[in-house]
Amino acid sequence: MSERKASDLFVECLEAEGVRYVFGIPGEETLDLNESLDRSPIEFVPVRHEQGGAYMADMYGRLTRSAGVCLGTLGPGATNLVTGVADAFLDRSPMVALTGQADLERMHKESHQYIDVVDMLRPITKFNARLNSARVIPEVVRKAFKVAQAQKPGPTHIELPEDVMAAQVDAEPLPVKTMLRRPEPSGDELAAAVRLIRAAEHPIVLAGNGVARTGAAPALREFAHATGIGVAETFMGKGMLDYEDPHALGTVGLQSRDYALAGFDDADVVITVGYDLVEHSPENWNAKRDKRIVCIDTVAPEVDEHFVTAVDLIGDLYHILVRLAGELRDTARTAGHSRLNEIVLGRLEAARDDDAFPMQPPRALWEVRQALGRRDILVSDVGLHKLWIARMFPAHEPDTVFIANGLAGMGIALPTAIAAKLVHPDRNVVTISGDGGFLMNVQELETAVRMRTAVVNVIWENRQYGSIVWKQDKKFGRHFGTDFSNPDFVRLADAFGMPAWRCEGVDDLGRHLRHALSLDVPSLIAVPIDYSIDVSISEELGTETVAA
Ligand SMILES: Cc1ncc(C[n+]2csc(CCOP(=O)(O)OP(=O)(O)O)c2C)c(N)n1
Repeated sequence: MSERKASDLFVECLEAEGVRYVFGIPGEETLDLNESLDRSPIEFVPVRHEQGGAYMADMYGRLTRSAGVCLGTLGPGATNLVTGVADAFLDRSPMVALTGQADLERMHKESHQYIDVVDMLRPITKFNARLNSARVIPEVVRKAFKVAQAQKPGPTHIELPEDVMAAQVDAEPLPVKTMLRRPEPSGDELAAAVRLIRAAEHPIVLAGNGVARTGAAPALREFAHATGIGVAETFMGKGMLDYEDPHALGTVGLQSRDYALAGFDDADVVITVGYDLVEHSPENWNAKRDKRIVCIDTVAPEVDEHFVTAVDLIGDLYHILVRLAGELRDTARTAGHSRLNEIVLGRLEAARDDDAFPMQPPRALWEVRQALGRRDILVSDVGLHKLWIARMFPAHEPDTVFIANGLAGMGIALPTAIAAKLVHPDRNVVTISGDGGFLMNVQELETAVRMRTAVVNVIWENRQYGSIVWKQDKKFGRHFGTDFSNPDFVRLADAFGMPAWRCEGVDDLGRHLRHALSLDVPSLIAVPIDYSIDVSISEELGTETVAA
């Protein structure tokens, strides 16, 4: 034990938590913290907007399951963090957000850049504290990480007043226990679920984000194979089953007809696994409230009149699924319908010969799928392209297709892809963004170039906020307030010092992609896109949409 600066102790606590990166922008009120970070093995990654830093921490946490850390200064630094923190909140990503703050002694009065950041972040954090005294640093840091990482994971926030961080303190980090004990369902609950599923005529599984974030995909695969029960996936549950698996029923959620085509209309028992209501309302598949629901999740389910569950199995998803697979092995059956998958994948396959230019989304997705390996990563931004990716891009493995479907904020793709590449330097990482969302965090191209995170950024260019155009056209028969012009993306990328190409013909995308993926620097490909074919593929799949 020795007296040292509080910011040194704070950084020691971060080190004890296994933190490798802090993504952010320093400020005058974080000088001591940044100086302590500079002397630590933790890498401080300067970003170009705090939102970018928060998104990087979000993806880092999602992939490593250890909280990602971001930093903003007081006032504007903190307000810029908000969107990324909110994403971690609704998309369930472990994150610890740090913000600088004025001295304790100037917080009670009007004061330069002072706003109450703790109050501001309250509704979007699981734990949120102002560090009132240096002595409590070990407890506060331990709690922030523990709460962020506990199911369901999410963001926590620590506010760091300047004078507290500059104080002298004599304390040590608390020991970090990373093995979280998860409760297990009782024998009675398991037996009740087994009885219900065994007696079901048409059971079906709906798998969501929770399977991905707990690493339970192998157990879900075993469950599907042992029981023969088909699995439909939400956008955030993509890849939990290999799309080629005969038990894979496809990605549901664009419209209510998706659920019908996957077999939900006929299902008497729906087994939800890590299904998060924040993605799509259960009303879309249980409008009549006649399904019997077995809910397998890490925490007790949300209350919703369309999600009144018959049995809850709460605990470790992996463990629960393996136990259920063992109990239900003798009751093998087939369930669900392959119709949704057949139509969607049939369209994708047919698109290989589509030589329309500007490109239509299926051909553009077909090219990306060809260029990427099974474990490579595709990160979607938010817009009409996201709906195409969710529905049509086939995933082989978990954690390979990232679709933000809780907060669903435009501009997420580039910064989160940078973090994905930091975590998985051995894998190819590609983003697909609209020309609207891409410009929302375009400044992080500089971060990518500086960090040499070789992310390939594909921009689907149509000079419109496409998904809003789609919705307005459907509702009003016209669109408005949705058109814009773009910079020359190739010259823009060039100004950031990175290679870039514009597709001039339908075969260019595949060619540029393969070349870009062979480089070890970030790059950009602009592809003119034609959204005139409807993402709902309406004549076959129905038109009534539920999500944008
Ligand atoms: C930060 C943010 N602002 C607004 C929205 C609402 N919104 C959803 S999609 C969309 C348009 C996206 O346009 P673009 O990025 O060009 O992609 P496209 O739809 O053309 O594929 C908008 C405005 C949002 N989700 N996030």
